[in-house]
Amino acid sequence: MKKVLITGITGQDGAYLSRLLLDKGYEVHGIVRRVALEDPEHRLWRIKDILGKVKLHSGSLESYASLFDVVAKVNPDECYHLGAQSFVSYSFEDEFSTINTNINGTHYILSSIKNKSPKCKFYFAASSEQFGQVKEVPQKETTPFHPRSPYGISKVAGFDLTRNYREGYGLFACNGILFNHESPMRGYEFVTRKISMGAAKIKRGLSKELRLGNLEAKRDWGFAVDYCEAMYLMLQQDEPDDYVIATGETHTVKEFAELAFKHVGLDWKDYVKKDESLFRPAEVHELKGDASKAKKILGWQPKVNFEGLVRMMVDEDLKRLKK
Ligand code: NAP
Ligand code: G4F
Repeated sequence: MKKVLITGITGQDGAYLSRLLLDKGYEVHGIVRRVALEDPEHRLWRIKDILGKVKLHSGSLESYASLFDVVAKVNPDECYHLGAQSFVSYSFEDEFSTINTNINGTHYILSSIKNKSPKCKFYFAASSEQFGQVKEVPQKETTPFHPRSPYGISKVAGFDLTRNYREGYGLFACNGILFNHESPMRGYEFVTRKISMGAAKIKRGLSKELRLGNLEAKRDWGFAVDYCEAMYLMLQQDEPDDYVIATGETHTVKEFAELAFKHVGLDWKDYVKKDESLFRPAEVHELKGDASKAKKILGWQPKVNFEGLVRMMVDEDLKRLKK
């Protein structure tokens, strides 16, 4: 039985990836913060129904010793490093903790694997945020990076660390440059979930308005389950490499809101209020990915389109509120 170690198992992607790998017969190990084990009801909600099937180890991305110990104990065949401070807005408020956690965490786990499990295949959760002030549209593997946030900078460093452990130490290490991917398990602070829950609450009479920042920003939004499949495929290849994963379609935040409200029979203009305080000090204006390489080499294709994604998220939030 193959063993996999997942950092960030309590997050959106960690929860879906665990299910995918359990279904494929893997022994799934996850690293969680110690406080999560003390308060599983709140902190482990995304993996509640698979808690009996996965093995959790306490550890922090801030502690080399804790990561080293888990890697040494598990000796995984594959490691998906998804753990990170992943909220871009927050990275402007606390750039030091974002940069420390994200860069050091990636370095610590790579070094632990090099020393204790050098045959382990490694996946790094790189990001389209690395393209920042984009140099071309659409963005592909060869597009230069110009990050526009402390988070983006931390992901460029993680990308370079991963590539360097591949080139310098011969690790099977891949970067998945994933564009935004969403789902009913997305965190509430991200704009898609804020909109889907906001529209559902207004529909149910639980809220009167929804305050949003930059409505003109464009994102290439896909479905998280499709993107976890791509992560898995990257580690099944004969050679390690870096891949862009995206739908190739881009939409504004305004279009997302328009469709979400329309789906519940409302006009977004009656409820969405623009709030200047939610604008970022530096914005990434337009993301649109070209996943031709992944399509050709991994045989990967997204299955859920923009309209399907918006409807799915709003429907799930309506159901959740009913309960
Ligand atoms: P998420 O829901 O925010 O999950 C982040 C995970 O990292 C959580 O499990 C969190 O644990 C863990 N974590 C954060 N700080 C930690 C620390 N100091 N020690 C241990 N664990 C820590 O993120 P996601 O959407 O699943 O994304 C997964 C990864 O892909 C992230 O690295 C993100 O930056 C990257 N990414 C995401 C997207 C996207 O659109 N979703 C696109 C490109 C790249 P707690 O539950 O304890 O906080
Ligand atoms: O949903 P967001 O916070 O996602 P963002 O910043 O694109 O980052 C996400 O995707 C990255 C991949 O490119 C990941 F690496 C990262 O971890 C994360 O998952 O914001 C999307 C857009 C931004 O342009 C933002 O300015 O929506 C705009 N926006 C407008 N009003 C808002 C809001 N964003 C948030 N979070 N909240 C608002 O009220």
